[in-house]
Amino acid sequence: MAGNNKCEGGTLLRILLGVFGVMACIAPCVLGDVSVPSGGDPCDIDYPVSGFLDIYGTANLWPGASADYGIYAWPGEVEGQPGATVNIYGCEPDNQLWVLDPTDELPGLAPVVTVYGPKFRFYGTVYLPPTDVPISGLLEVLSEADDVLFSLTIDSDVEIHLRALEPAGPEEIAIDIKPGGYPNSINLGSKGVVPVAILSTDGFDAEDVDPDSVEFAGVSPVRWALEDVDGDGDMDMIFHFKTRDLDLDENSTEATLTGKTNDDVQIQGSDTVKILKSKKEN
Ligand SMILES: [Ca+2]
Ligand SMILES: [Ca+2]
Repeated sequence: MAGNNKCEGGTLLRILLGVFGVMACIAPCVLGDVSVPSGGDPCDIDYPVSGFLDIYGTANLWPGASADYGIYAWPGEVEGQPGATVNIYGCEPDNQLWVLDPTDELPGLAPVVTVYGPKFRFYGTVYLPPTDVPISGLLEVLSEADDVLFSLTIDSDVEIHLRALEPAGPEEIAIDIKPGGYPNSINLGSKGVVPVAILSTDGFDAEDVDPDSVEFAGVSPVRWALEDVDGDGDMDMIFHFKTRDLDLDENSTEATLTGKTNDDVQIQGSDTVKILKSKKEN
């Protein structure tokens, strides 16, 4: 058991299979059982296991994960010891997940199982919000369009945590520092302002931006306006930022604008800058 931080059994076999490319299962595939020990690093599983998958420590399941004899999330082995932590981001269909309660023989803490997805459906009909529920039955994780992304038959008296996926990173938007000009020369000693435009594109409407959320190189704008900056017929948003406050230095080659839309979507865009050596500052 001594913490080797790996999925016991699994790793070696995976390597062997990778090396020899043997047996019926193509490439990564584990014959026999896999055990994720407690106390080790999190173990990522995105491959089929032909036996039992026993999880005592922390495991992340990804698309491709399956276990022919079932996935078992175990409680801690002694009093006070944490049980398994299982984060499920995907798996093959028709997996059976057993979440085991603490018992006299395994008196530690209960396993913590979290299923991530856009939407959840129970037994094919009941939609569940992101919540904490004991589940026994078929849980399906659905795309926003109700396509089944993956499904699990769960047997648990312990609460299962259903969580909305963390929002993806900020949406990339198009900005133009010093609209219409290039290179985007900035003299950091200047007492003026730098204009930066958020451009509307096919997939993005600059009018959706919450101007109060916008920062450029760490600075909030002194003013903003709607204007068709690039003359393509749609409204863009133009901001002005105090040059001296910008968090840039003479080595900067790029500057980034961040913010969010009125719908709370994070946005981010970058453009090149050319920093001019200030002549007689201070
Ligand atoms: Ca420019
Ligand atoms: Ca425009």
